[in-house]
Amino acid sequence: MRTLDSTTSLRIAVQKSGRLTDKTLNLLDGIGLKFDDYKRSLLIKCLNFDVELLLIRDDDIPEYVEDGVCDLGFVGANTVAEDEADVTVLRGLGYGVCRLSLAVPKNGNINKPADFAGKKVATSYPVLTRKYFESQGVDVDIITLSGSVEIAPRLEIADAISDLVSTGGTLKANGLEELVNIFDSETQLIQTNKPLSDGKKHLIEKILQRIEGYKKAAESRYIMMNAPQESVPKIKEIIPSLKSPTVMPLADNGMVAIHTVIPLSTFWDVMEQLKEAGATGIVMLPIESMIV
Ligand code: PRT
Ligand code: ZN
Repeated sequence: MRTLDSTTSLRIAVQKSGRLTDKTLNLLDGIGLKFDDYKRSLLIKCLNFDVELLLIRDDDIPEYVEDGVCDLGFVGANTVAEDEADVTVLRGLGYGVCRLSLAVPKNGNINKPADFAGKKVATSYPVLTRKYFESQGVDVDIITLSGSVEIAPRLEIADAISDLVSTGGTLKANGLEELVNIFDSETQLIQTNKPLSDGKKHLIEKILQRIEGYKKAAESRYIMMNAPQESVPKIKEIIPSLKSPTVMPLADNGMVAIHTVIPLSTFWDVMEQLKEAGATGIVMLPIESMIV
């Protein structure tokens, strides 16, 4: 067991190769952590922070963090919950979004949770699936498979499955339909509950703040437009701005340039309303990072 040692680097577990790898490495790059070519080793030193990455299978991440082998980990909420890991979830990260769902053969005789009674359900998530059926008071036979769960009904190994779904394409391709969503998941940043040095705590705080700024920036857009001076009060009403917009006079008499930041989700609504209010030349730009 590692001792509380301020000289060791903050160790972060990241999936070695899979759905979460690129997005996690992009996030780390986006918050300014720079690494040498990460493909060459399983333990990679950060070039500009006292941080190292351990690249492992996603299934191992909750346990490595629980045991304190790693201080932080980026992993799906589904994996953390299935492991029942004793870790602290610092925040959800909005990628790797999926759901654990019960799915059944189309046109079969299972149409509601009670219809599962006495049936065989194949899954790679026996803990979460069992918890769901217990909560429903339905007794099922859970068959644990490590992969290719979606073919279990066709092979007559099971009557139904409990598997991760994102687009639903895999279920459809296998003649299955989604019946009940039993767990919503996204990638989470988790922290060990083992004691940490003050240096590591400080670094984690910094990483969290940077993630906050990075996420905020990804969800926001910088917009610029020109408008007649008299439209400014109306435009101010339309823009759900983080702060007051910047309004600058233009050489053209009576015209101003307005710059502000808006949530990306409101962009199209806002743009249409701005046009109606007299704004022209509306330009939207992505933001790399924001201090929030
Ligand atoms: O090798 P290692 O063990 O590290 O990787 P892995 O093969 O176990 O995991 P990987 O890379 O496939 O997934 C890692 C994590 O990505 C999962 O634990 C989830 O948190 C998240 N995630 C998000 C998904 C999906 N979406 C997903 N769609 N994981 C798996 N799938 C599979 C699902 O199991 C099914 O086979 O994709 C298929 C369904 O996808 P749709 O789009 O057809 O519905
Ligand atoms: Zn895995």
